[in-house]
Amino acid sequence: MISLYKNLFYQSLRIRMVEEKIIEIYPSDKIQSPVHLSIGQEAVAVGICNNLLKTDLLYSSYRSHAYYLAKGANLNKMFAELYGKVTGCGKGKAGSMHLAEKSVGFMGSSAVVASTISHAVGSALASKRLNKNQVCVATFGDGASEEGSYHESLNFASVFKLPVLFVCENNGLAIHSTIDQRHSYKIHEHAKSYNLKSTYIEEGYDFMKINSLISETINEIKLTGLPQVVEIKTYRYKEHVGIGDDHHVPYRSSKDFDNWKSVDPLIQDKTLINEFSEKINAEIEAAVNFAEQSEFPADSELFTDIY
Ligand SMILES: Cc1ncc(C[n+]2csc(CCOP(=O)(O)OP(=O)(O)O)c2C)c(N)n1
Ligand SMILES: [Mg+2]
Repeated sequence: MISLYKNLFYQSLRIRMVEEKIIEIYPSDKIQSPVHLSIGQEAVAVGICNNLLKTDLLYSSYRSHAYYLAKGANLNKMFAELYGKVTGCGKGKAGSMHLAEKSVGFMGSSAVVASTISHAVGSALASKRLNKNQVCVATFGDGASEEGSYHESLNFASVFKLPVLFVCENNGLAIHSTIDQRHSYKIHEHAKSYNLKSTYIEEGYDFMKINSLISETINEIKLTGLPQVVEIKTYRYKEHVGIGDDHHVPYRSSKDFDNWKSVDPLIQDKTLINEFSEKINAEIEAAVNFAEQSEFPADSELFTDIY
């Protein structure tokens, strides 16, 4: 049987290689959507989703590829969606920032910062009333913790005792502004003022550590029905949106980048990279092919699926 480390490594590497493929294709303009890449942050999505059942519901931000894949949604349908094709998970109308796949409990992603956090809370309220024993997960960035709806969501979930896991992926940046320029609190400590249990992980590259903490947290939430917050420090390798590197821009330093790379298993564990790359590459090539061969939506689709 494949070890847990290898399993999580494989999933993380698959996400990284998918996004590296996006970088390769992007200059061709075949991808009809802005892309917010998770390269550097994959371990968080994998460590969370490894502990969720399909029936546990997850809501993410626009930086959504990693969650879509880690939650078990289909890669062909993801590339088709990025290409704007009718075979995409949103019939080519959603794009990278609005991926969703209800069949695996990936309920949605949104371009509006913090907007899906309250959706997870609403889901959890329904789940509690219907006795479904689900955990509903909201994942979001450090910048989202500055939005009013984040605070309203934590407060509501606490007061109504809802089974929500709030996970902040703290990459220390909201576009180009660093966290110290923007707020004075520690996210996991501040969450305690809503009477929530909250935990912090510094090593956001360590999928084993994240997996183990999230496993404990999910078990506790299922047992107690009470919400919790987990903050995970991580590092965004690429620019905020798009495929470029931006370490030459003075808002951040390439020294931090070098430090993260030196502990990143997806760079350091060359043995497993060699073992898995060929298989992952073949899957990615097939998915890109699927997207290329698929049709654009017909004109008659223009006004379907809208309110
Ligand atoms: C309500 C809202 N305000 C502002 C923006 C513009 N905006 C897009 S991404 C972003 C930064 C968000 O940072 P963070 O939550 O830390 O997520 P990250 O991009 O780092 O993953 C901002 C301000 C927006 N999309 N929605
Ligand atoms: Mg951020």
